[in-house]
Amino acid sequence: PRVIRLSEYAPYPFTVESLDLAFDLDPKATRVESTLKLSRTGDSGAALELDGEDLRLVSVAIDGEALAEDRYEATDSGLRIAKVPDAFTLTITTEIAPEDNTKLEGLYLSNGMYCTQCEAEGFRRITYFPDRPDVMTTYRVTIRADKGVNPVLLSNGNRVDAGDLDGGRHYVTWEDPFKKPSYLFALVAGDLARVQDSFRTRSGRDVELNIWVEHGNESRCPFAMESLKKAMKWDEDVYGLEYDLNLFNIVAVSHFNMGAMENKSLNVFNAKAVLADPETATDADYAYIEAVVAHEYFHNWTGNRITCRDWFQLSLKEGLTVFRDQQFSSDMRSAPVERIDQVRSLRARQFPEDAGPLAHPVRPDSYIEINNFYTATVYMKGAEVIRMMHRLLGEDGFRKGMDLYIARHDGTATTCDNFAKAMEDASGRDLSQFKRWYSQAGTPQVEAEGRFEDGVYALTIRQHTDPTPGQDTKHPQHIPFEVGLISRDGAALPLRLEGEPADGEAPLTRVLDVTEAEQTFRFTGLEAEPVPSLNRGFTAPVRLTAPWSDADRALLMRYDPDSFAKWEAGQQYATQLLLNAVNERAAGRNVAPDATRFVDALGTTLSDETLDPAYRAQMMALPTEDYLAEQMPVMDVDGVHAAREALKRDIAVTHADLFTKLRDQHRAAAGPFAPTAEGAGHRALANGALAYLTTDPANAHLAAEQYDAADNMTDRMAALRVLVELDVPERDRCLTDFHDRYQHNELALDKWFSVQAVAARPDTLARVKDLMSHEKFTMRNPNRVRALVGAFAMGNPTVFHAKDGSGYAFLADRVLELNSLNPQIGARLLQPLGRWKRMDEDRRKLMTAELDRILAAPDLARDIYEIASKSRQ
Ligand code: HT7
Ligand code: ZN
Repeated sequence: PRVIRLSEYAPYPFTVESLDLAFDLDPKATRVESTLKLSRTGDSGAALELDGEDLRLVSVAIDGEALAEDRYEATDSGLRIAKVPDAFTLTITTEIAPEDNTKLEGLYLSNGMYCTQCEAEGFRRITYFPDRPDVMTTYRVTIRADKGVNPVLLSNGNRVDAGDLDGGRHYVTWEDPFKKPSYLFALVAGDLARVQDSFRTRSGRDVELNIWVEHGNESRCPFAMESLKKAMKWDEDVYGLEYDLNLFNIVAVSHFNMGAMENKSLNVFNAKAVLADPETATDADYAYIEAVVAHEYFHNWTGNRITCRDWFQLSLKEGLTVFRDQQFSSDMRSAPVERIDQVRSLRARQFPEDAGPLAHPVRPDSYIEINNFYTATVYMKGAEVIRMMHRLLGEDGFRKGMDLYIARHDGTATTCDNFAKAMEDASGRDLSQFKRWYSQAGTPQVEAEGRFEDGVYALTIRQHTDPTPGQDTKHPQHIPFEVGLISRDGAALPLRLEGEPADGEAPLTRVLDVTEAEQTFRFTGLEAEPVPSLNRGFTAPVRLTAPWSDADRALLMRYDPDSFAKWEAGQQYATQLLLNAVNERAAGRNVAPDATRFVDALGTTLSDETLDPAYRAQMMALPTEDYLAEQMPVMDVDGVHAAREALKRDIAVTHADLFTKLRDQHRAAAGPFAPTAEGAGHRALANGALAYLTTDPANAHLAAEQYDAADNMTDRMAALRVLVELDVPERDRCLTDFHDRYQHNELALDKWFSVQAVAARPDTLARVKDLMSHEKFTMRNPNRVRALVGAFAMGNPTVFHAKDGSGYAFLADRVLELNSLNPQIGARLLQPLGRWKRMDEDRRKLMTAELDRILAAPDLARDIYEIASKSRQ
């Protein structure tokens, strides 16, 4: 397969002045007539090249004259017309079969509803077109379909015409006044219910808001609608960005490859990212819906009005929009808790990616299949890069930079460099070194060392980044590194750098500009050696090692005024204890290191009622097994599981009374269910306590009672999650009950599949295989595949890594099945096999054998080939 390179970017040699599309919808044979007005803007000899895949070409005409077959060349990947005039009208008719489209890219059917997914390269599966983001034009779209079957016909922009046709058909015409790239085109048709509302913009325009869903789901939309209105208001308040059309549609579909899609004025959402009611949605689901609705809405400016010049610039819109949705969620909920969640996911998903065979820069420089680059690096690390700029420039400087970026680039397709340039020009700050974050892959390892002498605390910071595939040499990054100093009795100390006036006021926290491989910062005026609080707020996405003693960590857990650093002290303390325990066990010494000081410090924090319950729930959660295994040179998944379970038990025994009290108190405080951040915090703390209490199987009845009495999905799932791990009769009873209650609710049923797939039990793989034969299981629905197969491979380290290789073989079989059905999902699923270099010798052999089996399969899709071949190296 061909490698596409950033260095080979060349502008498209034609401008598309306008595009007219007419669809005659039919499941087996949809006709698409496309009329492009083109004018040459590049090389006078350039042929016209259009992308196209899986299309049946019916006819081609230039300026109304049909072209003979020898005038053009149609291949598997496109259409080429060697000789074209400098300005002309091109009309192309193609035929496609939405019903047979299992890839869910282009036009497809989901439960009888027509819908499209064009990002990144789906439009070429609808018609021949220069399917690249820098070709922007205005669209006029007419949809014709059977009126009884498809009463609702939607596309981007404004509805400008509609009427009836012969044979029970009807049509609607849509016009989008804003130029857009083809990846933002959308069409939806079907028998849909509408939930309607409106929003008045700050300049006084009324925008009609609709959420379109399958009939029966209307009552599950209000939360998404409220989230949309909050997001619209927030973008006006925080960035001065107002919505630009009088209509905004969201459609919920059941079959969807990702979370949602920001098509201009017609966002298409995975049903999971829209529908919510207490019966089926957890607090986490509500928070996810709020964030995704906001994210897609924010794309209207950061992505749609200003889009990417090429797909290497993907983080220009995704990193920036993730950062904006993170800011929004922090404003709607608890900022410290949100930050902890962001860092947890960054560490769970992006750090391993950056340390493995698929490591790539935030702005990648080559790809085989762009679908494989919607990665944690482009999204999450991309957002961290924007967050660092925000930190370096400050709130006002960043806002000025955003204003300038929008003023300069509105209506165009641009680059990450141009974004950084706007930030530089608006603030006067030099970001030349900082921009390395876009081009250099790998997570910097930062090592801190402190020396105290004569009232001066010298903090030395060293940074280093390991080589990543294709990048052997690394250079120092510009790291904004927030620090504080704490005295031994817990007081925050002033930070006065050497050379600063001794009488001036010194701040209690400050951001250091770390730019060199080694740098020392000297803090003066101190009476005794302080404890450093480092990378506060996680200002930089780095791995940090610092020479903290156990006593230092316990002190930070107790006194650090920075809520992130306080949580982090607990996590790192637990990590160190657990890794020591794993090593002891591996060396045949079965005595776990003494955890008393940590367990006591944890008890103190959890009992501190001045702390928000949601925050205490974060403190309570030990680092995940994946995170712990990731810290080891050779992952010992079984050892990690055993050590973590033992520490959990230790904490549970020591604090049994505290957990009982917390559970009772916060179940009561949560009251009747409402999807608020406050209620969610009480439930998180109570359910965290339940998880500790039920480490003793004698307490299983607590979970079973909670399961039966629950008035919401958060509590019901929390109970079920602990029960599935236990060998108690309540386990099967509650699983059966859950199935019977929710078998007709697809989103709830996904939870039933998942909860069984993640159980760390010897019989789990057999159960997962049985579930594949469940009448509601299908490999054609990505949500279901993720719920069962994805949860097993990514959420169950001990069973997935079973010594006999059965977990690996099972996953490889599913990937091969998806190769023809939905390679985009297959490629995502296969990624855990790429961690083989980090496993022991036996598992390495088993994992590489499965990668080889995948690579040897005939007709491998580009998506799967790229991930499997890179993972094998
Ligand atoms: N911009 C979108 C990314 C996307 C996507 C969405 C749904 C299905 C397939 C997709 N491929 C790429 C989603 C977003 O980040 O907002
Ligand atoms: Zn996005």
